Amino acid sequence: MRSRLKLTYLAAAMIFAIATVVTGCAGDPLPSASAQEGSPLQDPQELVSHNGLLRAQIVVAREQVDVAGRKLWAFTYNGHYMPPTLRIRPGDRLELAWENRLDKEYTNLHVHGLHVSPSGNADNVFIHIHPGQTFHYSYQFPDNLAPGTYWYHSYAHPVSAPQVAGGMSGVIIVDGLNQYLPPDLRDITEHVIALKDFQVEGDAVKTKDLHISAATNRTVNGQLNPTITIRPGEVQLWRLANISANIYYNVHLQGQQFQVIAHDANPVNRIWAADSLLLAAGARFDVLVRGGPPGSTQLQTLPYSTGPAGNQFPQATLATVVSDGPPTRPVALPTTFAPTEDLSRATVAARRTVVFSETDNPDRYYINGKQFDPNRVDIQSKLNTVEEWTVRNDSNEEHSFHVHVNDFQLMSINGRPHDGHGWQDTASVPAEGQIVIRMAFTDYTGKTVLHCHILNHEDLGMMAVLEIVK
Ligand SMILES: [Cu+2]
Repeated sequence: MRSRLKLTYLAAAMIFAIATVVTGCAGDPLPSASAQEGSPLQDPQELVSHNGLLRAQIVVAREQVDVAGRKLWAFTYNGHYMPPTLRIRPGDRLELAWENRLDKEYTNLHVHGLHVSPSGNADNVFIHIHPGQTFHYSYQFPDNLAPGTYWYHSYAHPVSAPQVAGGMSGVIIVDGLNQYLPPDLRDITEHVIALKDFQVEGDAVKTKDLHISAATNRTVNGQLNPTITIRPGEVQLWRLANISANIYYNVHLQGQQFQVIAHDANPVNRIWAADSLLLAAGARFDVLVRGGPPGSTQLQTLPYSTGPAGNQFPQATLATVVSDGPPTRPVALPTTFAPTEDLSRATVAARRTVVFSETDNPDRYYINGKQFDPNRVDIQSKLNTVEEWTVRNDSNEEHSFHVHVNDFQLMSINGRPHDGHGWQDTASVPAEGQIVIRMAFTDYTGKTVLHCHILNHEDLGMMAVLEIVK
């Protein structure tokens, strides 16, 4: 066992050396080298629930803040570009006083991925909080809420992209993934790896007329290329979360594999290994990472194209991982992990086709040929049934399909059966391709939405109203 590990380390070191030679220093053309680069990774401050309740006030304001070592105007939550992480448990109640201190714009809040009511003052995306107003959100989470990494962000159509790009996004953690880990790994070090990027315009984080392909500063927790430390052999839990407005990440840790334990806050039935993980806009993975041999490697996003009509994202360094200190005794990772529900043999109550399409000139985006209208119900589904949706993409670029309230099982991609080892709430639909999903509507009725999580597309119409009825 030990010699095999040593070999793995050697191989990792060689891959690192080769990769360094091949890529040279071409990976970092970002326009804003900062004195802050290389500083230790800081996990966001946490607001934690106690005795079943988390109550907090969040002030939304445009302020000048430190972003990756620069002073820039940004949209802040409680004065931060990287706002507090909300940490809760299944069965908790979350009460948030959301105060809008913006000058002119309305805002609101969406808790992405959480299985919670879409109505009233819960995850109701139709709410408008105008400047000067405070809205009191109240969420009662079910006892069986899935543990993992979620996020929260503005959902103020049609300005959700500017608001999220300007800074209005943070992380939510539902505790409980550790229960599925072996006892030796239940208290491991964990880090939020919130992937959040910003473009600069003058002395501000750019919010208007965002070009998705434009050069951007890819931060982790609001830091440029921070340093993550780990001991050789140590296992850490990293919560990878794409909380950007528009861009994709193709995350890779040189010389290492990610061991995926949850996808979009759905614990997997079987831990699976990946050399790289595609995080379409809105996606998350909870992964175990093992410290390599002493030395440093890079956490990167690899080049990724969303298609001929889409965006070409270049390689970039996200963080530097330094393996240092006394080696940790290796702990075997389990293969089976959490119980999951398989919808492949479920009775399907309805089959639907959801078509994503777009036009240039004018730049418009559609679902089933229509742009978003909050006053129209596009799909009506019955509570306590399972539906199968074919999500077809008639455009020549990928879209990040997302639906609120209930997660889904991804059954196939372009006709090839898919086993994701659990459910998810976001899935990239291939250019000129299709995915098939199955979704169980449980617990909650009310109006909610499905949409593309590339928020520029959503703001320009790629969203539809889903009503869940008794
Ligand atoms: Cu899209």
